[in-house]
Amino acid sequence: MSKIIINQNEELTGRIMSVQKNSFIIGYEDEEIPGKLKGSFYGEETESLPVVGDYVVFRYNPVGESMILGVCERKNLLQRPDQAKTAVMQYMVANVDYTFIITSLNEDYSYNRIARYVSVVLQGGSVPVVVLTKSDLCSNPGRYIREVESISDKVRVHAISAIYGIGTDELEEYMKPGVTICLMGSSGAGKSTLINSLSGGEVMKTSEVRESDSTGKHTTTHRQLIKLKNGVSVIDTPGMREIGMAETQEGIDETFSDIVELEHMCRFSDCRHDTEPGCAIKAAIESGELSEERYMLYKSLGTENQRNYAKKKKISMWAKEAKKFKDMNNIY
Ligand SMILES: Nc1nc2c(ncn2[C@@H]2O[C@H](COP(=O)(O)OP(=O)(O)OP(=O)(O)O)[C@@H](O)[C@H]2O)c(=O)[nH]1
Ligand SMILES: [Mg+2]
Repeated sequence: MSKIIINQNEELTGRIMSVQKNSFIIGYEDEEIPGKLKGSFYGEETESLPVVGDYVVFRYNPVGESMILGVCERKNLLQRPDQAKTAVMQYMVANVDYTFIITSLNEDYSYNRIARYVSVVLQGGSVPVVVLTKSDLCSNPGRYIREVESISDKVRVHAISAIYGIGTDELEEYMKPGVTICLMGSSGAGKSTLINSLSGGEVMKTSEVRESDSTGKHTTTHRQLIKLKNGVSVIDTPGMREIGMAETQEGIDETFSDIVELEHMCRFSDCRHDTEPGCAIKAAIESGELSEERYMLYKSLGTENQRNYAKKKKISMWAKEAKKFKDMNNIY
């Protein structure tokens, strides 16, 4: 393979392929260039630090780490609360066209968790595509496809078996040159196996799930962008133990936009959808237009979100008071 010629100190635009602590790998043409941040990044909001998928301007250094000078404007940014406990936002990936929400058709399957992912993805401005994996282990994938489709009309669903090559051709419609796809889901769901199948080779390590409860072993440990031969970029991510909901109200409303619309049709603007007359929600449930299960899901995600927001406010209040106390008593 012929190496491209880059001059020292030349300013170039590349794409972040992986981030580990303060070390970055920048993809430029077919090269993988180690990079570090320019000093002025420190002390900035975490939102402005480069994440996987970001386009960055860097100064090329052929003998050491190249200096990242700035992050180009993002098309979108997916984020999630770091820990349900602190509700601090963690920025995950940027410039993603489709997010594959990977769930295997075994004990890992959870209607509620898929709805959370869909809301987080819509909030981030990417298109959610639910990929139900390991269809070879399931006798009735159709049932699950219909259930996921019922979550929202914003979501697309495919059932596949990466190992037996079943249904993977359905994913071809997303495989256009220049497109970026991020894969998310629990450990052991089959994210890396699917990437290997899409790339036609072994680009990612995979490992077996624990037989007792079908959970994975956290084989993928950090986010990683892989450029496939067909010009598609895929981002593999480590399995998440949980997916919280803080600050995703817009995503929840978008996922359940039909319910939000119905709420606006109630006779009273402050209708609690309980005993009030002229309630559009109750009427839709009674007529079968809206399933009660889906309405309960919408309500539970919204309530949880408000609770997280309240918790976050409380934490920042404590932090402010602690700082005031320290300042007053000259404690450093
Ligand atoms: N039967 C079956 N097994 C599969 C399929 N896809 C993946 N697996 C198996 O599931 C296990 C876990 O797959 P991985 O691809 O490592 O899962 P992952 O989502 O990348 O997991 P983490 O990296 O830990 O987040 C492996 O043993 C795979 O062989 C499938 O379509 N059918
Ligand atoms: Mg993996």
